[in-house]
Amino acid sequence: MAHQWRGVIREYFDRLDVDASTPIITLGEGGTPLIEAPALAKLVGAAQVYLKVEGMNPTGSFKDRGMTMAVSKAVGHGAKAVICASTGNTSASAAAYAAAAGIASVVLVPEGKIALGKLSQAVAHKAQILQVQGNFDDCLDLSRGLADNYPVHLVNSVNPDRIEGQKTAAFEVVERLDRAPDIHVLPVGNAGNYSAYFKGYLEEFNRGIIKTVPKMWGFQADGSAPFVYGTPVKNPDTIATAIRIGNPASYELALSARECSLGMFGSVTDAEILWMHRFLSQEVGVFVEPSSATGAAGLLKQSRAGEVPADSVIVVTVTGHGLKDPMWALKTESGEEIVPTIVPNNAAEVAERLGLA
Ligand code: AN7
Repeated sequence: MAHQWRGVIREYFDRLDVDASTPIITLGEGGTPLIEAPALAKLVGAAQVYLKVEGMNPTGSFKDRGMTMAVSKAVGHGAKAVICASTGNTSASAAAYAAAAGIASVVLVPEGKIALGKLSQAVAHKAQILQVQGNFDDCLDLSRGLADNYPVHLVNSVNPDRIEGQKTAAFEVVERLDRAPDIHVLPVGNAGNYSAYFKGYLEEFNRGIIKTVPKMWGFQADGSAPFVYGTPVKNPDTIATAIRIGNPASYELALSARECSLGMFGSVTDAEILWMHRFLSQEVGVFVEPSSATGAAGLLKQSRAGEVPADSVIVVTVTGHGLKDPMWALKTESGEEIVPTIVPNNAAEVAERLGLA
C-alpha cells in the first residue's frame, strides 16, 4: 500500500516526549506543503521565499501539531476533559482532537471576537463553548484557574506538550530545504509558535543536521504588539483577531529565542495586514486568514527598510486557512462589499460582461 503521512507523533516519535504507552490521538496533522512563492520573493527582494502552508492541517491551522501531543498526553494521564482559552484556532483544534479521543472539551473565547469559521468548528465538534466578557488574556487566566482547581486538563500553549508538537514544523522545513533558512518569519500572538520553531531548529542544530539557525522574525499587529512595546497591552485591538493578545503566554521563551537567533520583533498596521492578505491570494495563490498574513506583511516592511539581504532564503509560516475568516476577501481595499455581477442565462450577454465580445 502507498505510504500515507501518519501524523506528527508517529513521524517524529523518537524526537518527542512520548513512549510506547502513550495513546496516539491523531487526525493526520503535519506534513504540510512548503511552497515556493516567487512573487513574494520578488516583492521583498530575496533570493527565495517559501511559504509553510499550515492551513493544510486537518482543522485548518498549525494548532493541530501541538494539539495531537497535548490531547494524547492528556488521555494518557486519564483526563476526561480538556479546557483552553482561544482566539479561535486553538478551540477548533482542541474540540476536534477531543472528539477523536472521545473526551469532552471546554473552550473559553472572547465575546464576539472570534471568526465565524472557527466558532462553527468548535460547535461542530461538540465543545462546550463559553463566550467570556473579556479578551483572550482574561480567558487564559480563567482557564488556568479552572484547570488548577477542577478535573479539566489545560491544552493552551503554556502546556509544554503543545510547543513540543509544534516544533515538528521546523523539522519539516529542514528536511525539505536540506538546510536552515536564513530567516524564518511568522505572526506572533502568544509566541508559542515562534518559540516552538526555534526549539525545533535548535534541536536540528544540536544534532548536526544544520550549520546555522535562522534569524527568527516575529510580527504582531500595531494595536496588539507587546513584544514591540516591551510591556503587556491592556486592551489589544486589531482586525487580526487570532493574534489579538496583549499578554503573551510564552513571553520569556520567545525573548530568549529572539536573542539566541539574532532575530527581531516588529509590528504592522491592520491596513498592511489586509494588503498582504490580498497579495497572497491574488499573486501567490494561497488564501490565508488575515492574521496569517502578518508575517509576510512584516517581511515587506523590513524589506522597505533595507533589512532583507538579496541573497537570503526565507521561510514564512502562514498559520491558518483563509476559509476560517472568509469575509475579508469579500471587501474591497476601501471596505466596500464585493458582490459578483448577476447576468441572465445567455451566452452573448455573458461574453459581453466578460469583455470577450
Ligand atoms: C492563525 O487560537 O492564540 O504566537 O487561541 O490562530 O503561537 O499564539 C491563535 C494564535 C498566529 C499566533 N496565526 O500564534 C488561539 C491563538 C493564527 C493563530 C497565531 C494564532 P502564537
